[in-house]
Amino acid sequence: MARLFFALWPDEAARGALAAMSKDLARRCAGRPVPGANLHLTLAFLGEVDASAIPALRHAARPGPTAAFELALDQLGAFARAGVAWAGCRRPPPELLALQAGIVRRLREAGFALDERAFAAHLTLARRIREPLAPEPLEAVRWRVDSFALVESVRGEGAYRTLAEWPLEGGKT
Ligand code: 2AM
Repeated sequence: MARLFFALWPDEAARGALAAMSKDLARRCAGRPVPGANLHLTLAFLGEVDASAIPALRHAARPGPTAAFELALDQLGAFARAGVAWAGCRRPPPELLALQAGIVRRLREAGFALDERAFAAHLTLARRIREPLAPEPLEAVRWRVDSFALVESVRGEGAYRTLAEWPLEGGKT
């Protein structure tokens, strides 16, 4: 079994800015910063999937024509119950919502089970927070979303491994 999810990975510049923010926010909220290399925005969480299903998953995830777009994270917030503080979008761009909804639809059509909860676009910066954090505006951290990835969360290592990556049009070649 493999613990899998689809996600966006920030580019180097955004990652640097978010990593600095993560340390700051972890201090403010008495939590643990997410290491810079692990910072990502989850599009769809599959949980434990049998490794034999990965080829079908990769096949199902292939996007139709989808253009690259710019993402701006312009808000800080927290999910108290999950104990995470994050950077998110006050108004998620329609391209992000369309990309996410398309992945979820194709996976469901292929028979994969996914969370029924509505998508809440967020990039977790700190975990195990012990102090609350009310939503607050953030000077936007931007990057051009030119691909998305299927990622495995490697148990025990606190690390992620990219299994497949799909470019968006006008993005990576
Ligand atoms: P989080 O950052 O809000 O914790 C790998 O664990 C990724 O999948 C993380 O981004 C995590 O979101 C997300 N994730 C973990 N468990 C999840 C669940 N039950 N439902 C949705 N997303 C989940």
